[in-house]
Amino acid sequence: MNSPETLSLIDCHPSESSFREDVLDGLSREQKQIASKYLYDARGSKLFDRITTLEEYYPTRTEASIMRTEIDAMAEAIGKDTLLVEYGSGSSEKTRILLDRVSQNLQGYVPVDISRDHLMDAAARIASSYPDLDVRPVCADYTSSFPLPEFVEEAARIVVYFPGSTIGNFERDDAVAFLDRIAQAVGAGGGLLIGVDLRKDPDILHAAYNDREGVTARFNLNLLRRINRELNADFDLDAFRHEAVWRSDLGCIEMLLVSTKDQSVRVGEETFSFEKGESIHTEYSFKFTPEQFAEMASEAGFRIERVWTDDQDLFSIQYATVGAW
Ligand code: AVI
Repeated sequence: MNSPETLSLIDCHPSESSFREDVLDGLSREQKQIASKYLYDARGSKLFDRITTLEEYYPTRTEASIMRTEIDAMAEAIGKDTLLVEYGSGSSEKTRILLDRVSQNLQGYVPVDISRDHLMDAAARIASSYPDLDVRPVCADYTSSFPLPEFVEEAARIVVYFPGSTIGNFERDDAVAFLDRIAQAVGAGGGLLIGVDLRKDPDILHAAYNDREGVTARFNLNLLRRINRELNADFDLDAFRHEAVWRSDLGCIEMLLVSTKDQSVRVGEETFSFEKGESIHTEYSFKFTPEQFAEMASEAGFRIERVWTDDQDLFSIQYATVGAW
């Protein structure tokens, strides 16, 4: 059995101080905001895992079913002797659908995640399940640049796997810049296998982000709990409520934490005041038409080669490649 200790790790974990700086900066803005990547501390990641199993939250199961149905075509697109790099690998559980089919053909598998313990445990489990697969975890914030393991040179090509439609959590310019960094990382001949959530009836979206059990509300409010714990703050979690609304003007779900009264909150040495009804923006979740995504990808240097969807066109998995520069 592989253990986390037997795997070599490239460790580029960001400093703790960036969370403090980002929160203080975000709460000082006219529209208060905190980046959605901070939703994922240990408790937030567990709550997100629960969201993915909720009846109303269609993306995860729809993506998994597209994977199962189209796995042969995806394996063909990925090709042989490929280095597969997964951004935001988390527990790597969903990746097994892909690895079950392609692990024998891969040069290696590089899971990239910001949560070091989670990453190492998951990488050890993957290495045990696929003993012939070279697994090289990288602990990094994948939204910034990070190095790939050196054995990348022996691979026929690099393919980044980015499931879950996390691309929808970036604003458009940031999404293009991020795709551009992926294009640079995989280079000419490289590929991107990406989950992309599609435009649909706003009622379906509203239900997915306002589930009956209130798991998404707890996931959102957990951000304040995290700030209290890590940044010595005194947010009253009962004085904020979760809100998720479809923004037809932007083409996204916007997630907010809304103050239910006039109040002031201390974060370390600083104090921030909130009026009743004032909100902290915590996440965008953009939904795309195939044309919109193709346009963004092309601005970043990718050409869409294949688009696989479910029979209700709820979700898509797309394969894009980088041509010669
Ligand atoms: C991770 N990301 C794609 C999720 C989404 O649907 O935008 C995060 C999420 N937020 C609320 N529910 C799920």
